[in-house]
Amino acid sequence: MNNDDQNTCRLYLITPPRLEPTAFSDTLAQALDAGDVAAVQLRLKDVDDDAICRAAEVLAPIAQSRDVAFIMNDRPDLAQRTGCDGVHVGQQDASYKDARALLGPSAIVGVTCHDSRHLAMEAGDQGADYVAFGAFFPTDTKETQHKPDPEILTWWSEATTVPCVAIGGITVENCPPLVYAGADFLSVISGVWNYPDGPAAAVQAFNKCFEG
Ligand code: 3NM
Repeated sequence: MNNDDQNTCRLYLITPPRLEPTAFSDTLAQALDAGDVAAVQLRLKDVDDDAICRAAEVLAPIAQSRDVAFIMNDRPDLAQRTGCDGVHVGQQDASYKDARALLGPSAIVGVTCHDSRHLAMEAGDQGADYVAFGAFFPTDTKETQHKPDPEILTWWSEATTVPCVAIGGITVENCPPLVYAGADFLSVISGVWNYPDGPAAAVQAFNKCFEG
């Protein structure tokens, strides 16, 4: 998961909250084939570890065979067990240090930082591969109390070379201010999977926004 061209924003998809892995495989493949996507995060809530691992085993090859990083949400142990490229940890989940210790130096470890410059500096100093700020817009997908201003993306981009991810209620329509503010990646759930013309069209439309 890289963003060598610091001026270009890239998509970081997160899976829908509920999915049946085999049925979702085709949807994911079509979305990834529609345009540039840097990463896919598997984020399943309220299901057991076996279901998460089964989903990872089905979906990771679809991403990895297209050179798209496959990231596990919250669980470094399951990331390791299923051969993910990395893990995304929140502030309540496994710590950055534990995730890094388990997964090693070449894994991607990203950290949720809400609207906090302090948490982002801390994560960046520790070695996080990216920091995530959100929720920038209202979202029905996750309960969140934080609402950063897009300016935090500009501040972060000027202060450090660690990539920043913007998340929360992002759509094709509302994304331009985040792109202009300096987001390296836009992390999206509903804005892609519920896009009226379908996920593949959403991936195309987001990439068009990134071209400027
Ligand atoms: N994390 P949608 S907001 C998973 O603010 C997640 O850290 C957030 O889903 C944060 O694109 C969020 O459908 C939900 O709004 C993102």
